[in-house]
Amino acid sequence: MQQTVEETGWSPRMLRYLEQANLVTAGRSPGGHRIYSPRQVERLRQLKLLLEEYGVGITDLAFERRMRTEPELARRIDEWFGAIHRVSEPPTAGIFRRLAADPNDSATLPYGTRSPSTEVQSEARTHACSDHESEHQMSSSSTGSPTVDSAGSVHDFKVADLSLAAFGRKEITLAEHEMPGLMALRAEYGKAQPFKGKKIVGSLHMTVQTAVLIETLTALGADVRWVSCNIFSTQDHAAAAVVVGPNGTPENPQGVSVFAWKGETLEEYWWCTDQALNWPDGSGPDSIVDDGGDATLLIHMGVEYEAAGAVPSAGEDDSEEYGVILSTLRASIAANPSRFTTMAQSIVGVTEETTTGVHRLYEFAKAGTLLFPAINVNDSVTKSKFDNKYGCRHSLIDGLNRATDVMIAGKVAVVCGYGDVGKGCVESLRGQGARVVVTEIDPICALQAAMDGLQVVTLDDALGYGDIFVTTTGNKDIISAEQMSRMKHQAIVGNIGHFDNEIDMAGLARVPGVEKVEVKPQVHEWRFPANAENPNGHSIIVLSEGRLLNLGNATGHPSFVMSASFSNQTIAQIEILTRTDQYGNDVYTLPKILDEKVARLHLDAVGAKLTTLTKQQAEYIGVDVHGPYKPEHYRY
Ligand code: NAD
Ligand code: RBV
Repeated sequence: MQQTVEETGWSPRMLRYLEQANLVTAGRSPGGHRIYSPRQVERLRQLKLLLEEYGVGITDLAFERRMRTEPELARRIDEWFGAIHRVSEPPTAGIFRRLAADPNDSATLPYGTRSPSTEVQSEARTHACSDHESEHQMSSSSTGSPTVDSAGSVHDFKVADLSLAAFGRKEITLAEHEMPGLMALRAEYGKAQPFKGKKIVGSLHMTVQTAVLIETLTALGADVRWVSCNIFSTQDHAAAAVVVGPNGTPENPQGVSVFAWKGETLEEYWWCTDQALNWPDGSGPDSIVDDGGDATLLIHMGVEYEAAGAVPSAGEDDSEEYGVILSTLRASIAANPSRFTTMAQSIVGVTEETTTGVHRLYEFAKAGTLLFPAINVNDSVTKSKFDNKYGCRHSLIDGLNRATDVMIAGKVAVVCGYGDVGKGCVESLRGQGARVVVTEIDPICALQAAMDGLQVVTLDDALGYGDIFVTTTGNKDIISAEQMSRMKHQAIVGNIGHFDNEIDMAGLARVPGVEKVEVKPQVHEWRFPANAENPNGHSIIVLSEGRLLNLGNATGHPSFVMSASFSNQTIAQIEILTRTDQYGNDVYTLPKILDEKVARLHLDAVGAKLTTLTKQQAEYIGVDVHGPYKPEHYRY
């Protein structure tokens, strides 16, 4: 593999992508490593040179358009494909489905001209051919084109496999029972239809819980489009069920346009985000449900570069992902130079799910560049003090167990950050009998940790004895490659913070002689070369390639806690969509009385009986009998 990387100039990630798209076929060594024949290596080199000659990346959104408008490029690419592919099934992944198939096949026609039933049939065929899990995830993607025909049908989506819909629907039905807040909101607002005629785009993990949120938004009248906010977090059966909808079938999907599958590349991820923002009539959303702020970011950057008239090139120090965002915007601006400016003008607001996304919003507001009102859902007490803490308490060990099944009891776990998520993670690990130490930069949180009976250490102190390392900071550069090289043999390293910049994965890949071995998708052993201390070499195990492991290796938080988070989301959407004139371009939190309402909606389910204040008691402590029961500054 390393030799192929050097000889062809393709990165390991792109090689994997090309392989998943059926553009090259690597053999496998007995140990499971990819092996490329000299002919494949030559082919890969030729493709690289060809693309460089035309200045286009194979995953650029512009590539597909240029294939239709530049006959010489199309002819030469076709020649290349022909040499390899004419004998086999047409590749169906990502943008390649239209490039490589027979030009007379309707599959090669531009978007909006294919019949959805052809799509479904061809998906079923590829599904049956596939035997490797991640390849299956890519190659069996179901795509519908943005066409509108029979009322109620949805053809504008891209998910892994619509035949998973029945399984997804079963889990959604079970989840509804565990999400009393959302179901109560459906009962309360279903008749009034507060979202009637409103278009809501969501960029939030496409899970079973999110499916119940999406169907709550549609039950309240919204026209919804959805994309996941992470390349690994989609539950393919949930995505399929949402597209099919409660009343549709895989042959006639009648649900919501979803663009998400587990194991997207970065290019596919941003393509999906771009698609979700595009309604079939060319318009954009009225409001956004965001998690981490990627949809909001794309619109803000789009507006900025449309005003500038050009998109800059990524700098040498910029991340790979930043380059992909810029390419996405470049293609959008080339097709329509005022798309994001027009879109932003009709957006009445965004409701943001997580700490990191909220942080971005406050930065925009501070700089005076926030383009529309924002509601900070994360800092509702019934979100951050529940989801971030109790949610992670549940889903951290779920991710660790599904990924490695290593016994946690007796191990030393190092948790970086003792905020809301860190506190949940510590409890999760302690519950299993791990000996937990934490790192912190904030003296208050460090003191809290100490008072909770935890040793507060620096990461360097713990490198030599830690067995499990979990980053929870929402900050960057928490674990360096050099620090990973000093960890114990088979130490497990994972992140549960929103973005993948806590663990230096790019630096790890650059360590001389390091080898990455896939144990299974989202679990990798990184083998360091032998040195004086480790004459036989040693390795660490990295989960979800440094992305949030509870959603990459497991299924995220359970329904009950997400019911509270998503009740806040629904209430926040009602606020911005129905009381639009109450909000300026700033960041707001929901009033405490609504926070208390969300909590109240969940009490029956846990058998909690509230004590009612007497009028005299209420007066004595200075509150209303009906709440809110605490002043704004109370911290819980
Ligand atoms: P928080 O601000 O409450 O906690 C982060 C803590 O990290 C703080 O106490 C901070 O002092 C500490 N910290 C910052 N830099 C540090 C460093 N260099 N070393 C050690 N500690 C450091 O935030 P939170 O609500 O706990 O969220 C943390 C992250 O998790 C965010 O990215 C958030 O979006 C994400 N999140 C993920 C999930 C999930 O399901 N995976 C759930 C909720 C939140
Ligand atoms: N999160 N969603 C799930 N099961 O759908 N699990 C966790 C789920 C959210 C959580 O609210 C957190 O703030 C966010 O993921 C981080 O991206």
